Amino acid sequence: MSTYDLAIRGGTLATASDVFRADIGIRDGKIAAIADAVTGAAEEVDATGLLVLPGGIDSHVHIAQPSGDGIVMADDFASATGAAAAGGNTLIMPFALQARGTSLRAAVDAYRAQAEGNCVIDTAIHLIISDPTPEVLGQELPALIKDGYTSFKVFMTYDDLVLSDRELLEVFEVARREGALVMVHAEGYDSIRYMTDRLERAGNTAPYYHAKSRPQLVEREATHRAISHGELVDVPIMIVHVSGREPMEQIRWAQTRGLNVMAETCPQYISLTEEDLRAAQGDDMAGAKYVCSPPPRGTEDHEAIWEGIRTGVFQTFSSDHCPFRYEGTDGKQVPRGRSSFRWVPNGIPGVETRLPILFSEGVSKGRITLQKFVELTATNHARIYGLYPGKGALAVGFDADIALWDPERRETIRQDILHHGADYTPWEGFKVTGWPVMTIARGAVVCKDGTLLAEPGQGKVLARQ
Ligand code: DUC
Ligand code: ZN
Ligand code: ZN
Repeated sequence: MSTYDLAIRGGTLATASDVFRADIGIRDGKIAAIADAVTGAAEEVDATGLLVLPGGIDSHVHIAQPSGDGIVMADDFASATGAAAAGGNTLIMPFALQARGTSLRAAVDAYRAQAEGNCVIDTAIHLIISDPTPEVLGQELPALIKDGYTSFKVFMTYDDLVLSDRELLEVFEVARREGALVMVHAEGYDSIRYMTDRLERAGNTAPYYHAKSRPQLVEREATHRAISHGELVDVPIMIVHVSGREPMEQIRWAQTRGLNVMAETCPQYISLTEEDLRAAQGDDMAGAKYVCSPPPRGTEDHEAIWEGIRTGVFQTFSSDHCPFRYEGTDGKQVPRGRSSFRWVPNGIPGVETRLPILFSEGVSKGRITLQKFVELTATNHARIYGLYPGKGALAVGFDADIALWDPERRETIRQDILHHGADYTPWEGFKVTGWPVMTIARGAVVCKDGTLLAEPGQGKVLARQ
């Protein structure tokens, strides 16, 4: 009988703190040895010339989420987890959404049932709270937190999701009492409504004006307000999808004052700009492919985000994957008949391209170290969201969730090499150096050279601490 089921030999390992040469021995889905030489395995992977990293954890993805008005998300659990695996990830964290007037518990149970048996890699579910009734705050939420749903997103905008300041404070209070983490979508509802109405009255209705309807100050104001609410209640918060200098500086200000404010940013805020929302030749709606919120900003904001990454303002780098199809009547182009950016579903697909974009723009271009890459894409997600130890690092006893990277490989991101359910990528033609060539989840090879090898059901739906 072999000592190990699988050995990864000859590679260079990277963790959030170190880069070193070692072999890995895997047994029963877990890392059983890290040593100069691991022998006696039933199977071996030759990782010579490759980097061996913890599998990516994407703690912010939207999949199979009800989107209203006949709009349908382009990914279900099978396709989203497959795309994630192809992009070097071994765990994703989507959201169970409570629709107004409905039970949070029922939403979670239904969402979990969709996930069970359909995932290629592990998932852990966050909540979205849109209706913090006394029943939700007093019973449902505390019980769900005890069951391992220990983080939830709240929105400061969107008609059907926005919470009032009082409601935000009440939700923060439950998080403090029960030891959960609140993720805040920080954009100011009334300012966006005002800007949207003003732009429409002036006839500025093309997708490009989506960016103009939610300028950075709208995000800055809401970020500051969320920080203040967190301080008032004395609870840690995570500001998600920070898009540029102004909100970044609010967070840095809070952190400098010793407040427990964490922050996340995403590929779109280091690589896309509001100019991408403009019409293409012959296609007035092309900008809809880039409509997400907050919107991409300018290149000077990319530099501000890098500054925040380098100086530790940001703890996590997630995709905010929120996939809609461009063609057809159920996604980005539904609004053709409705004639304003207001109706374009917000969100872009990115779960498969998050890691190559950060690797290439960050590590390959010398902006961040490999250790920082691991911290931002795996380790911190596990630590912050209650999955550590066990996930997010290369260590004996941890799940064998591993991605092998070819740091020299040059690729051009194109829709036809991706696995997601969307029919386009906002990064079509984007050139990267560094590519994930094999993904191993719980010791099983789930993707090799772009070919998915796992069966839906191999991934588990995890409860958290
Ligand atoms: N904005 C969100 O708030 N969620 C998903 C995607 C997006 O663009
Ligand atoms: Zn959001
Ligand atoms: Zn989101």
